[in-house]
Amino acid sequence: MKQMGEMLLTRAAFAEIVMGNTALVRAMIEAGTRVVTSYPGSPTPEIAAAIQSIPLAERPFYFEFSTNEKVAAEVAFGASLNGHLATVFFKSVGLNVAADAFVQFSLLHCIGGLVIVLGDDPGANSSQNEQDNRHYARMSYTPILEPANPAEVYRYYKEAAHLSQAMGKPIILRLTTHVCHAKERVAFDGWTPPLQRDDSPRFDPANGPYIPLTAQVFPKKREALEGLRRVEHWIDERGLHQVIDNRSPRGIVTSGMVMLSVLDVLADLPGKPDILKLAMPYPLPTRAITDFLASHDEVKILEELDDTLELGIKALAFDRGLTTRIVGKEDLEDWVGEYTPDKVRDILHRTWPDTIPPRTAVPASPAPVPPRPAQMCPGCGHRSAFHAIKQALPTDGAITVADIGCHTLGFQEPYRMGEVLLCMGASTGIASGLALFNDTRPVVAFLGDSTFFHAGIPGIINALFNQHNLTLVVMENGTTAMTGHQDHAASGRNVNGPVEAIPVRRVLEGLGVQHIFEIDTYRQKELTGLMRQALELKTFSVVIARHPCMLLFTRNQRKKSGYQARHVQIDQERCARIHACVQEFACPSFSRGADGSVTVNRELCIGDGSCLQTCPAGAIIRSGQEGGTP
Ligand SMILES: Cc1ncc(C[n+]2csc(CCOP(=O)(O)OP(=O)(O)O)c2C)c(N)n1
Repeated sequence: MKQMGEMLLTRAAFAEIVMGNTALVRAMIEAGTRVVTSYPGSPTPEIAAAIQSIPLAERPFYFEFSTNEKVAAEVAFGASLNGHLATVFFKSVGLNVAADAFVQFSLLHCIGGLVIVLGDDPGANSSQNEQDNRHYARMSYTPILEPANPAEVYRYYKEAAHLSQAMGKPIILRLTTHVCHAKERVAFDGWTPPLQRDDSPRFDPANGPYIPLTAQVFPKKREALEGLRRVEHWIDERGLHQVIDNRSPRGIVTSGMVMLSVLDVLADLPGKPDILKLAMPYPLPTRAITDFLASHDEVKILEELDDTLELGIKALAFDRGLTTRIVGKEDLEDWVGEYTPDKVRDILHRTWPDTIPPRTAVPASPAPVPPRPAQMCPGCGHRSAFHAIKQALPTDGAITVADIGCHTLGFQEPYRMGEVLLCMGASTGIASGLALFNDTRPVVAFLGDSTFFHAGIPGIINALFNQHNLTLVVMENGTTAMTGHQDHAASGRNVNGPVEAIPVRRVLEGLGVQHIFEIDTYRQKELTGLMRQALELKTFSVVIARHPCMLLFTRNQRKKSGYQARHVQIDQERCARIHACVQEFACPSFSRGADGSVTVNRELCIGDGSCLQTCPAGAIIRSGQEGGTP
């Protein structure tokens, strides 16, 4: 099998088993996309990985990770104003960050075309909520295409690009977690790289106006609304909707991935209802829906998350005087979680018990897998930081605020660091609020370094400007660890190669932060001391708690020739069964036996030695050579 990068640039038509995220990149190439931007977030990072598998010199488009989703969206928009087909991709909640820019796009003429790829996350597999971004489509008058599988991701992106270029309007391609990650065999068209490219900047204010101020707001809004009508006709012509006719008086309307669950549930049933699968949930394709409603007695709407199709379809039926019985969400649970085949079966059984049988009871698994909470990796500098910082805080009374990133996991036992969490960059602001009228309980906020650049800086400026009394701990590990180690502004690299780093400390100094402490988190005693000093100041202070991400570091070490695995071990004679390593430091490499003895799991331990200082009896020792610490 070809390497991914080579496969993506194949000129002849071919078929291959690929993820939805990979199929998307081939579609970008075939469509002639010139600029792609992103900020990392599940379920989309594999899109970037597929792009990065193409050597920079051969990449048919420019790609960057921007500092956050809003900037990424703005860069893509700017490129489209110059005539380049542009695409921005990010995760569900990324649209909240991008929203201030995004909601204006449909009012303006994006001459090159602009596709916004969203990775929505029903089931909140890797997000703090399961927000349904179809609401944003409606709010911003932006058409939305919703593929169900990798083959449709490929096809719909090309359709979206084409439509966006033809109309000069943005189009959303809404993926969901399992559409991004599903794999199937996709038949790709051929691709011929253009012999010559005209990349000359085509920005012309005459294509605007591009200043949507008062006098322009109404005409621009009318234009966006008229555009939606044109899209409705376009979608009917393109034949993207799918109707499965089982000659039933009952029908199901659905879209996206839910279609696969519906097919699964109905597979072996007699008397299947008909199905209308919508490619475009907004604007609603009125002709297709009206025809479907008119030809059925009863229609069930099956949509994951919110009831956007249901409301639109019921309103349409009312306006057209249709008497079809329309059944939408009937139970609170219908709003929650992914529409797996089991869930769809439950819902359909409730609606049509006469034809859809209930789930057959699955015999309980003899040995259910115990739940495994996510935890910080062995050697993680964040663990050392939490362990050390905890010693500096009053046992009860301190208020600690988390942010988004690997360090979020510090809220768990035994650290219990970061007891409030909202969204990226929010920790300093929340901590500022918690510091008001509060002379008794020290407030500590945590912030990752990628998040510092993403949305952290305004909260810091606010804390300075409004003189809030809190200590911010910047957990600097040099990378965007949680989403798969993407570089950020302080990494000294961007996705395309080495660049001058923008150190966190320099930014803080530039902002005028007076009290900055900085230390490697493995120096735990000193970190505890610095933290005490910072808290005693009773004003805004920052502790930069630095240590490279050890997962990344160890992975790179393992690639080197002559690499030797390193571990720590327990000197059983010295071990006083205090169990600080298990109970307080809690590295997952340690486990306690029934007899109270501690052992080290050599599969997990990376020999970094950050645990050595946590054993009061000095019973943790390195085995062999010096540990693998950077
Ligand atoms: C608005 C938004 N965009 C993207 C994400 C996905 N995401 C989760 S954690 C994280 C970054 C964490 O990086 P950093 O702040 O450096 O902390 P680390 O994981 O390295 O400790 C991102 C981008 C998100 N949750 N919200």
